[in-house]
Amino acid sequence: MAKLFLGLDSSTQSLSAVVIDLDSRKVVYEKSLNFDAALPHYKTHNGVLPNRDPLVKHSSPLMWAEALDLMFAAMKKDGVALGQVLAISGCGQQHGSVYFNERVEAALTNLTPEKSLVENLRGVLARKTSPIWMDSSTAVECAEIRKKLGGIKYTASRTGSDTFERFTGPQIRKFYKTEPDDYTKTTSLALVSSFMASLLAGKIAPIDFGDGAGMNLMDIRRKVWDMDALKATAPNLKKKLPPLAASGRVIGPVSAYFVTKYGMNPEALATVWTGDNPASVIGLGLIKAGQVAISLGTSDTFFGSMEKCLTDENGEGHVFGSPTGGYMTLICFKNGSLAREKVRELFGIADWNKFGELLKQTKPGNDGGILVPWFEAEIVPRVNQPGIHRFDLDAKNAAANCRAIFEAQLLSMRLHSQWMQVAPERIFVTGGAANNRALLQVVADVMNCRVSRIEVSKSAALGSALQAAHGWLSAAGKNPKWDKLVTGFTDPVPNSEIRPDKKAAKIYDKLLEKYAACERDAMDTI
Ligand code: XUL
Repeated sequence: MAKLFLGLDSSTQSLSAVVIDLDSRKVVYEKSLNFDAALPHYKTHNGVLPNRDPLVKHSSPLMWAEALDLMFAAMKKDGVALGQVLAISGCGQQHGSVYFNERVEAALTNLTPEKSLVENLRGVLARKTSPIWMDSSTAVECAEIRKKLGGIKYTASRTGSDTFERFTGPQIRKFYKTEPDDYTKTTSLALVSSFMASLLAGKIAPIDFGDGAGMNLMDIRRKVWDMDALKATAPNLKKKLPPLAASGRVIGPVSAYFVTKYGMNPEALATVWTGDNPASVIGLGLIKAGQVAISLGTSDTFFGSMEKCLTDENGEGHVFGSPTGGYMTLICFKNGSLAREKVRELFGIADWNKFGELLKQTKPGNDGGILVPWFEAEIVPRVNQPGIHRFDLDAKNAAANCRAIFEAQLLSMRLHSQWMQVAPERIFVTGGAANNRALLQVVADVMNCRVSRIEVSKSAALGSALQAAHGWLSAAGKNPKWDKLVTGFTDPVPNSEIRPDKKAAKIYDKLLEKYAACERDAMDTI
């Protein structure tokens, strides 16, 4: 019998599934269900409910539950051997929260297969909608909690991050202030991850140390609820929160609902879920401290494993628990490919290949020309207003501007990740622009580190499937090793490794100081 493991990813726009066969080290099934298309009656746009206030971004927990039914029905129809799945794990978009009343426990224990999950959940929500990570309506609550906890540095060192609008604690505080009666009626609170795990386990699931760190409520070092943070957020909060646990830990057998209805293996284990970013750390194979990934997406993210728990005293980066047991960091730069595309548009550059060719016409370091490219307000460093700032750079020179934007983005990553005290030993680059060797060479040179391209489709769902395997093997007393477990699933693209050019790397070591000064200058002008 094949050893199959199921990983699910309940993200902003879709629910994805990946099934792996551990013995043959193959992904045997992949599927995504787009919420807008598959469940149009919720009327979401890109997974978000319409709202008159542009700062408010909510979604529907019932939609996520209905998607789970749809996914199991699709897997059954597609002939996935659900009877051979040994364990399930998953991950969710981070920070989003679900609010239950006192009826939830009975509903979860008695999930009736004759009804849908949505029907089973009728009457258990104390709040109809769930604020998600895109919500930025809690600036006041962030300031209130930060102040009570003693400022940015202390909040970050205590909870892993400064208070952020999307983080769950500030969201809970806003709910308590604006809808106090419904807050009182809330007997139990879940994250997207623990909500979905609760459905699968048929009981309230723990929140894991990865997703729990995205709440501003967990003591990041001791991995327990932080009583001061809880008090600063809302009254009687401890009673409403589930326990914290390591992701992948077994909660119990999967609910009979999935066995009767979809033919799931009755002995399959339901395990603790995590956030999508911690799951991607596994899905991209970033197992050892010092392994870092850069995702060149709409926003650029820099994330990787850390051995020690160090926090960013400027409050720009986040520290989460890693599914591997240590810590991970996530730093999000808003002006990612959006900004690169703006430069392409500005100079009428057709595609990334042309962009790469222009890069090659210029020298590393760009003769000191620097562009600080905040086409949009930036998260790191915190800049509230857009602004394009050029230093010793000819605004009309297309090639110099192509080099300048990419160098600036990487110098900024290098500068703003110094607090991690991790000298990356290898960087994996993923996302659209990673396909281009000229761009990857700049990454290797600025970071002075070997760089490889990695293209894992559905890295968060794959990480979750691997987490399910890890949880199952651990429960069987097998003491699995993460590096062995991911082998064959998370290998970089063959022959994509690029080594830094020693001379260029020296130039960037010096240029970093100039870039930092330019960034400070640019901030002063705002
Ligand atoms: C991380 C964050 C996003 C969501 C996306 O802090 O807000 O990456 O997890 O799903």
